[in-house]
Amino acid sequence: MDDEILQLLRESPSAFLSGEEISHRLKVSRTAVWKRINHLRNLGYEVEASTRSGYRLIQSPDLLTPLEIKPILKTNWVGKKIHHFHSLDSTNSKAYQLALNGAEEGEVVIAESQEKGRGRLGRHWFSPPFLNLYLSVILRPKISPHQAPLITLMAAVATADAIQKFSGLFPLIKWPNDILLRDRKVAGLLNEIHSEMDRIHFVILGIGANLNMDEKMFPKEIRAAATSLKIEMGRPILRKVFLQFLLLELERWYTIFLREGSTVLLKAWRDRAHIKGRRVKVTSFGEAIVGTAIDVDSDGALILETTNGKRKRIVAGDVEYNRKVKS
Ligand code: BTX
Repeated sequence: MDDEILQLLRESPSAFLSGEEISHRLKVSRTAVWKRINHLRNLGYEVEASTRSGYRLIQSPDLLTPLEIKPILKTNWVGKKIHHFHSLDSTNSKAYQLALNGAEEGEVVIAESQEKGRGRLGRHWFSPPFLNLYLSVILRPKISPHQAPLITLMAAVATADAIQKFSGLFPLIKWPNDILLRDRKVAGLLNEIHSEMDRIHFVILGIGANLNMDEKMFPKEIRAAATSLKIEMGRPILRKVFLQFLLLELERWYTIFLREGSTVLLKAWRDRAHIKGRRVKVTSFGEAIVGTAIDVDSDGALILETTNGKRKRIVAGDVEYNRKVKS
């Protein structure tokens, strides 16, 4: 019923709507309407009430609830079902459980904060409440498991495009999963896959984007390497509007990838990664390899030329940039 009351109040943004009118249209008692209005207020909605005129919606909270997101969502299927939580250990863990229990492609898990937000390789993702975006999307791509890294590249391109369309800024991608503005991490991706040898059951696409964090809010140890859209744009960010851009770009790029394969996607990725010719140090499965980045291959793996001239194909790891030797 919250949905329906909000929709009625939003239909007449400046005028009052009487309790009688609402109870008539929703076929519930006036006491029930009053109780739901109080519930909405507890959720952060500012609703003006006048005994003579009824109710008027003054302001909605910047919450990432389905109530707030659904009316502005422009996707066809991503985010049609949103599971929203005030706090979770990790949206990826929750989405993984939901997917094991049969959740459908495109279902989204969002948390206002994470107690144990996860990065790659057991690392931590700083996830304080009500400031940023922590979400996971369930995908069930009919591709072979060896192509799964391409889903990470797809999500990186989609996130970078969403940031660009929202802010006008041009984010770069650092292989495989960092989105950077001014060389600082504004968003990170953690993709987890559940598969057999030759079939993917599902992929959990986890995205953390720093939106309203001020510099001093970051823990000291990551402050110099992290940023937020608020810092870069110089104004507070309406999180639900950014989410609208992000889900739309994810749907768009995932569709392009499934329909056209990796060619268009890899071109977009290369335009943002500027990796060709860079001197890099890659740490992969405990081994540090120094070399020159040649490209990413059609499965999304990084191709490196080591100092002795040998080519190495790297499917997972962390990249540090050294001196750029050619562009
Ligand atoms: P990563 O392993 O590439 O990056 C983690 C590293 O980034 C940390 O070790 C720390 O140095 C730094 N870091 C931690 N928090 C932040 C932050 N908020 N901003 C910038 N730098 C930070 C990146 O892993 C993948 C992150 C995915 C997070 C999403 S949130 C929704 C979903 N659920 C979940 O548990 N994880 C994903």
